[in-house]
Amino acid sequence: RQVASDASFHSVTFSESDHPRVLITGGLGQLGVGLAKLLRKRFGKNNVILSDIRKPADNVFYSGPFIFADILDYKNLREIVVNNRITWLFHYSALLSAVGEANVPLARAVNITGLHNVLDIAAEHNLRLFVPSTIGAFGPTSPRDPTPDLCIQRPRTIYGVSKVHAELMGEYYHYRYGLDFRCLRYPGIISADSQPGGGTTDYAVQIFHDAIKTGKFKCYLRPDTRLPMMYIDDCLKATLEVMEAPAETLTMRTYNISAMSFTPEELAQEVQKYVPELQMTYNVDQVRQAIADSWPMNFDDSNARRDWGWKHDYDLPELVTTMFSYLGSDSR
Ligand code: AKB
Repeated sequence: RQVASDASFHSVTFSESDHPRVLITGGLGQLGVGLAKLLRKRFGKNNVILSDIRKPADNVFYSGPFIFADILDYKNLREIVVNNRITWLFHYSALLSAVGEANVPLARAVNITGLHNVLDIAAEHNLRLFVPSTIGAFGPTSPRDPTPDLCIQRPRTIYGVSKVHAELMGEYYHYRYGLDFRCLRYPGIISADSQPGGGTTDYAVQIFHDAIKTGKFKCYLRPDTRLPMMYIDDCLKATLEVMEAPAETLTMRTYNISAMSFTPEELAQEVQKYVPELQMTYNVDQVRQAIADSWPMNFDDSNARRDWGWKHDYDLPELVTTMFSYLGSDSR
């Protein structure tokens, strides 16, 4: 540890070793690279290891430590945690809602068996563990407008079932073994420089790319399908905040977080402020529509706001402005 020598600054500087040593699984999905960037700024580049079973793009590989980690391989994961003295684990490996329905055995293996490996390793090595959950952890018998933290959860997708399982197992390990488990239920996440893969809310990312490229967008959900959504920076901010929150402020271990809710029609109107000629058409995909119809329309996140001061920065107009400033509406 280095202590600042000039006492007049009244500050203590810490070496990288005072920070958590972080592992992110499933790091090449929509959120991992952005999370690694945020955490590296805070904890130091070498304290944050991104991992996946795929080969990273060059810019990802050279921006900080990257390793192969297969969450289905218990020994491989355990070795990584031990060899790198990991103290915090962000578990992002998962198959999302639509792709999960297309391959239930794989979704069950990755989302449930993989989670069991992560939980056991986290408990054994005293890690602080973050597992994302989702609006998809609710179902048709849940109150949908708004959906509180504690209510009926009977999802009808393997994704939702696996996420309810993750919430319950994490909380069980917390109360039974003292595991420092923390979990947020994410809305649909919208990002400019990374793509979601196989979700039901993906249309809200694709519309920006198609509007810019072709001026046309074919939406697979009905125009009036209302779902909770969030800009990626808010999602990553919430994730870091809940991980840094003092344990005594957390009255729960699984929180809803919310920022905005909109329909495809409302999003299209906002996008048309930047691409007035956008032609929106609808070709409803019954599988994804049925999933969306069973999910919350509005998310009640009052517990997160009360307990650890959650506050979103982006609502719909800011989200759309930010997406176009990243993607550039003149790049057609
Ligand atoms: C999905 O659509 O499956 C995900 C989610 C809301 O969890 N984006």
